[in-house]
Amino acid sequence: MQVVKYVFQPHGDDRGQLVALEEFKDIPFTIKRVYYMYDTGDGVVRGHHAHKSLQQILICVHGSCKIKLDNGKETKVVPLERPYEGLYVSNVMWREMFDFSPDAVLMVLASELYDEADYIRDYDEFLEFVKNVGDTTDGES
Ligand code: T46
Repeated sequence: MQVVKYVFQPHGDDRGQLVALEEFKDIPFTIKRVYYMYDTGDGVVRGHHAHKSLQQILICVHGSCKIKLDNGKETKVVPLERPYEGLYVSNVMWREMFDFSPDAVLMVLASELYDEADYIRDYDEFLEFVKNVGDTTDGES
C-alpha cells in the first residue's frame, strides 16, 4: 500500500505560520466539505468504516493522532503530528483514527457532501466490496 502524505508549504514570517490549501493545486479534488473533530477522549478510536467513493485529506492542525489505513490486504499506521502535513485517504479504504492527544484537532477535507449511503460500516462487507471492485485506487502495487 502506498501512503500518500502531502507536505504543504507554510508561509512563515515573524508573526507565525499560515498554510493555504487550494483545490487542484494542493488538494487533488474539489473540496465540497470540511469537518473537524476535537476534544476526543482518552483511548477513543473513531472511524471503523470505509467509503465507496469519498476521497479525503486528513490534517491534524493541532496536537497529534494516528490513522490506521487498511485496503483489505494490508494495513499501515500513519502518525499525523504536524499542521502542514496531510494524509490522503482514498475511497475503498478502511480507516481508524486513534491515539489523539488531548489538544488534537483533526481537520478533514472531503471530495463529497455527507452521504450515509457512501459508508461501509461492516468489515466483512468491506472485504467483499474490495473483492468486487478489484484494487483500491490508492496506486498500490
Ligand atoms: C471519515 C473519518 C475520517 C455529519 O452530520 N456530517 C459530516 O460531514 C460528518 C463527517 C459527520 N456527521 C455526523 C454523523 C454522526 O452523527 O457526525 C457524527 C459523527 O460522525 P462519524 O461517527 O461518522 O465520525 P467518525 O469520526 O467515525 O468518521 C468521520 C467521517 O464520518 C468519515 O467519513 O472518513 O471521520
